[in-house]
Amino acid sequence: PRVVVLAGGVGGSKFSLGVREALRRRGADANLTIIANTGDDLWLTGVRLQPDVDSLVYALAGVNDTERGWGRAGESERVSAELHQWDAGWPWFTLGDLDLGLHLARTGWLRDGATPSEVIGRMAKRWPLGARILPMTDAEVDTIVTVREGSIERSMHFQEWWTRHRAALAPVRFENPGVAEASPAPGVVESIAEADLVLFAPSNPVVSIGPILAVPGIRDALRATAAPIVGTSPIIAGSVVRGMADVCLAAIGVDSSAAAIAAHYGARAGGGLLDAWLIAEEDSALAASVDAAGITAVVWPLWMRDLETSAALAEDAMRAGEVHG
Ligand code: GDP
Ligand code: FO1
Ligand code: CA
Repeated sequence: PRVVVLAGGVGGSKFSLGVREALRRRGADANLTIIANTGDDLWLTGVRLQPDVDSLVYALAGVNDTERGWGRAGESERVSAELHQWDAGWPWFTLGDLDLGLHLARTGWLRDGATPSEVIGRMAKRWPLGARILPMTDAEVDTIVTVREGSIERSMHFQEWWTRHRAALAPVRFENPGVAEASPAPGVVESIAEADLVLFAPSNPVVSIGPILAVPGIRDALRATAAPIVGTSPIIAGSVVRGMADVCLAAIGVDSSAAAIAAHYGARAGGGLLDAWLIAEEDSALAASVDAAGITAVVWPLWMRDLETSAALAEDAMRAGEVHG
């Protein structure tokens, strides 16, 4: 089957590893495309970072730091210490030496005229990923957060809001300047149109899946595809597994509950996106309200602790899709 996954960084990576593994176990002629959020991207000390793309590439290549969730395993931070001595970059932000090697290579290729899609293509030549990773767009549409401090509103890059302030400043809105003029990256719309199944990873609905859906043409492609669309809740028993999705959801007026996120994506029959929605066993009481919204609720263990649990979750998502196929 041709499977398309919409994904952010850490949640997206764990889920994508599971999908790749589940497809391998089926032994079927599998074809996996991952559409990655690029809203987290930023320029820092002259280099271009793509945190979610890099999390996906490093995880699929098996070279990621699984403890921390981002960056390379066995990383050192000599260059970052030196940058801090120069007061360059952000004092609260660490760039690993191995990771910096990629940022330098990417920035050089971009300056030579390569698109972000082509850069990812080069990254995939070094490591066999078992999947095709596409950025949602080749345009720069970095996520900007506007926060309120007293009566004053202030805007900053999502990475500053998260890594410096740990999401402690109340967000008023999230925006991707330029996204209205952006196009989906080559292959994005085609892969959705030709898919047998589309899966939403349990990624942050606001700052991971949100920017992907904001690229003009992607939502329409999802609405139009014959493939079933199955999502997985990032919220278990009213809490995030990690990260700040709860704070992001509050800013857009969505409760931190598996049912509220399903309603936010909406039922396909009602002009929304979802055919089915996986919710945790802890949330089984919400199944009726998800079903009532026109989305098939599937109750399943949603904790991805290791490859085994990720693959079991992915297999269940694929089965939920087959029911709708
Ligand atoms: P980020 O870009 O690194 O923030 O990662 P994503 O946006 O791809 O995923 C973040 C979301 O993944 C968070 O809201 C977490 O609640 C969710 N998440 C992380 N681990 C798990 C897990 O094991 N199961 C489920 N269901 N969600 C998870
Ligand atoms: N997260 C941090 O909390 N602190 C860091 O210093 C940091 C550095 C960093 C460098 C490269 C990269 O790809 C990711 C990095 N992250 C860091 C993670 C990142 O800020 C976020 O967790 C994700 O973008 C959230 O989706
Ligand atoms: Ca992210």
